[in-house]
Amino acid sequence: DTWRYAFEEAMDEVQGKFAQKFKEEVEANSDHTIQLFPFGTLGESADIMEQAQAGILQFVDQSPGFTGALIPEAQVFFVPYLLPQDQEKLQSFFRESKAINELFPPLYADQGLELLTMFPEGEVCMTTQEPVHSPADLDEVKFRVMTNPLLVKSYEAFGATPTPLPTGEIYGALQTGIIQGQENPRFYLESMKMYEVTDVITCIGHNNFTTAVMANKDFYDGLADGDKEVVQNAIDVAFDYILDYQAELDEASFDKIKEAKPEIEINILSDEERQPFKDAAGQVEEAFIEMTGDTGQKILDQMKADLEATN
Ligand code: 6CS
Repeated sequence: DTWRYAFEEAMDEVQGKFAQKFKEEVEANSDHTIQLFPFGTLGESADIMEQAQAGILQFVDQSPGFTGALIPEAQVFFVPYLLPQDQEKLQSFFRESKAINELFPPLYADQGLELLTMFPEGEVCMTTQEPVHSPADLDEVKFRVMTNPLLVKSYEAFGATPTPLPTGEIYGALQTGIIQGQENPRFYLESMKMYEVTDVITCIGHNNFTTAVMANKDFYDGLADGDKEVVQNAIDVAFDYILDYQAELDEASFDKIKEAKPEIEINILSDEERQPFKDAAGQVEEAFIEMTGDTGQKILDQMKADLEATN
């Protein structure tokens, strides 16, 4: 039989690399085949999620950036400066986090989803038309964010005018001037050619792009134990593979951007310049707790404890 797996990116982007590794492993170790659906083939992120919940898809990769509407607690990944920039710490967090491995699965299960894994895709940086050295520079900048309320709060706190839009509209909206900025992981700034329609890249170290892979829960629960094992092992292999893959990608992506557009301005803000953005994190954290109550508080506390444990 054939299992259908959709993701939010192209085949050669991070989610696509993960999906291909997963497919390779499942097919090498079972009689099942996996059919992959990259971005655009089945609609936007919200569409593939609906299809996975309905059981039309067996597997889906959706980043918490879009899951916020469904599972508000998933927005914890948008509290600025929560995730570490240090790769070793970041990777041990994703490997060992109790929040990810124990607290999130029941929340996804409530939505008919079996959470299989979460992994990082790279450091998130902003692209804008003008240089950004402080929140004041984002004043009146219409800044595209993924459709989640906490990311809106976050960019309000950073001084911008956040504009939630689906993925497919980013490039065109930058080109026509409907928005003047957006944020994404470094590889995506390169692969989606964001540098063609924006002139400045600014990294403030506020986040690493996290994504999640899930199965339709009824489908997963109905699998024989041997098949569940095949799925879990394939997830483990793809997870190990992608941790290494994404770690190499950040630097290489900026090199490619500089090659394609030598006049690009890339600013990695200093600790001093980052401070006002860091100061804004407190109010975003408060907004997260307002949106999610006790369950959110528990997840945030556990994330912090998990991160503490990686030190
Ligand atoms: O910004 C977005 O909408 C997209 N960014 C990434 C890195 N992956 C998928 C997501 O849809």
